Amino acid sequence: MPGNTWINWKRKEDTRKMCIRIPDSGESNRGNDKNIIMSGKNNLSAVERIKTSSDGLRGTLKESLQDGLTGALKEDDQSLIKFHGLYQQDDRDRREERTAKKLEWLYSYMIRLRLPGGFLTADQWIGLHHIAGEHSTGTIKVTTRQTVQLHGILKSHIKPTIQSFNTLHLDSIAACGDVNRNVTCSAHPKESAIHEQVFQYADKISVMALPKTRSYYEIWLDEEQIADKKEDDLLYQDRYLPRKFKVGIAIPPNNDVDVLINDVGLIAIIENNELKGFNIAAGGGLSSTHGNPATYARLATVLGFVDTEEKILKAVYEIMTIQRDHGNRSDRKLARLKYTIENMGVDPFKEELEKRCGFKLDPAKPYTFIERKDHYGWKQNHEGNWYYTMFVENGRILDDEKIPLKTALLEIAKTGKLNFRFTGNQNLILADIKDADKNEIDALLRQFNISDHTAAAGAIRKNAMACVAFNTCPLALAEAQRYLPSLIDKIEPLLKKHSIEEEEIILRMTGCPNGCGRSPAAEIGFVGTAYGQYNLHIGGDRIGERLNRKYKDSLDEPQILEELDQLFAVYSAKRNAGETFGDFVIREKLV
Ligand code: SRM
Ligand code: SF4
Repeated sequence: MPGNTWINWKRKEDTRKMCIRIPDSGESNRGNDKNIIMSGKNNLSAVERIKTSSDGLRGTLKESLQDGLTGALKEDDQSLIKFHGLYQQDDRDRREERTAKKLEWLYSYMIRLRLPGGFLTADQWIGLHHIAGEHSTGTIKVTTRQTVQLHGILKSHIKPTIQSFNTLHLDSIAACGDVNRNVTCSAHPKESAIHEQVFQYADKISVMALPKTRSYYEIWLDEEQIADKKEDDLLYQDRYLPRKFKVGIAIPPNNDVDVLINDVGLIAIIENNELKGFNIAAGGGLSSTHGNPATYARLATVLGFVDTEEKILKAVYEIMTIQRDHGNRSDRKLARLKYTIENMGVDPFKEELEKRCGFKLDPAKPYTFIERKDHYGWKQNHEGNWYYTMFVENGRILDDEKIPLKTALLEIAKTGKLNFRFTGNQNLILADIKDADKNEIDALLRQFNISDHTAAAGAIRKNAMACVAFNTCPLALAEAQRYLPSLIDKIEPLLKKHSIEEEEIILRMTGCPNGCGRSPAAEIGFVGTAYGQYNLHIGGDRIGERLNRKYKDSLDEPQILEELDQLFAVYSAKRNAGETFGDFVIREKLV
């Protein structure tokens, strides 16, 4: 990509050319190889041994933390710390320099909070702001699963960070690792009384699926270990799940959480303004591996409907036990529930679920998604309270040359007259603002230029997402959140040229095929293959019910812009009235 300073020629480690999978059609974009191996007891992956011999996720974390000679943890502890909500990382921008100086890589840690449904009080926000400043890079990252991450925490700062969060009644338990992760739920939970009711389920499921070990409290919060107390964990036992597990809850008609990409997706069924229960979908997941056709993205299959709270929780719980008992523990690339379901077959899976639950699922109830987006600006709810949804580009909260967002949010939080809610699209909602307080908050939004910034962002930018990628993600093959804004700067004139700049096309970018920014579920998806190169995927729908497919391999920036220019031209000329870009691509059989 000549002339682009964002390409760092030095990154030889990331310039590997990969071979690419070719997706087929349907609800998954899997390849043809369906020879998925079930877990073999004799062929367990290394992580399985680490889990079972970890003494309830304690491992040697305490010793690792005390070792001042290295910024890293012992190898096994690097896996275990994930279950406590942290990842060991290093600054990939500085690897070469450190290696040349014969120094250890610059290790630090990322912490991810457990925030079911993505909720913080104003006081918690103020605390988060200060913890970020004191212990991390300072940037608060809103994730695609409605929580926040802090990066760059040095080993000696992990414990103070967790202790500070604890004083705010916040934890990071099970935010990562082979357990149930942060449960997502449609944003604007107080839009109606039903939203509030549904939102409670995020918390209930999160609590139900917490590991029972007290190791988090012992290691980080100095709780005394009771030597002879056995921690029976009926759900996770000592082996936990074969892989990460995700639950999302959507309230139609908005699919803002991308419910079908989860291991378990609950779709709220509302009739006559009453919550009747949930359709349960299972087996979603977006990751694939370049060059491994046995891996693929898949949307969850709707299995049926359940009405009572007891049944809903039981069904989610038993889906987890099936995955625990039948998931692949040999090959972590094939260990997610989506492969377990494909391997068992949907009907046998459902039968097993009903057997374990002790009740049958009712036939799924009809529902309709019409959108998958955040509603920016001010909205009033049924109780008369106000909500302001602001655009946070790729979820990065910091003071930059465009806006002093972090400072602004601190000042807004200091009023104490609101709550904070994160959306599954990496944005932020200032929530629960009383009518009498709205003007005060609005004045702050104007003072710090937030309202103008949100209003001025174009349609494609507002609906875009990118994952973290460089410089902290160890798996990144290409840039994402640091690059996408400048790429959109160049895409916007193309949209304008073809008079489609008002189209709310969903465009997403990930630095590798793991799909953290949900690029396989976008109308236009970029998937990093090497530094400065992306596969271009097109044809996902706008509502999250159809995945995209690969259109072109490993494009650099000029090639991306050329391809999009041509696609936009034909879309602008030949689309039907109201037809979305993704639907047009499929109708015209462009992929
Ligand atoms: Fe993710 C791994 C960031 C949502 C699929 N993800 C990672 C790691 C932890 C890299 C690692 O394993 O060392 C990334 C840390 C980067 C960093 O420096 O912060 C990372 N994932 C993220 C976040 C922060 C992206 C973002 O910019 O918002 C999201 C945090 C969510 C959260 O709060 O819990 C994030 N990850 C997702 C999603 C989207 C979603 O769930 O809605 C997916 C695709 C859906 C799915 O799970 O299939 C996703 N992340 C993965 C995978 C592939 C899992 C698999 O099935 O193979 C990995 C790699 C792995 O687990 O081995 C991964
Ligand atoms: Fe890292 Fe890949 Fe996830 Fe992006 S999609 S955060 S590059 S693992």
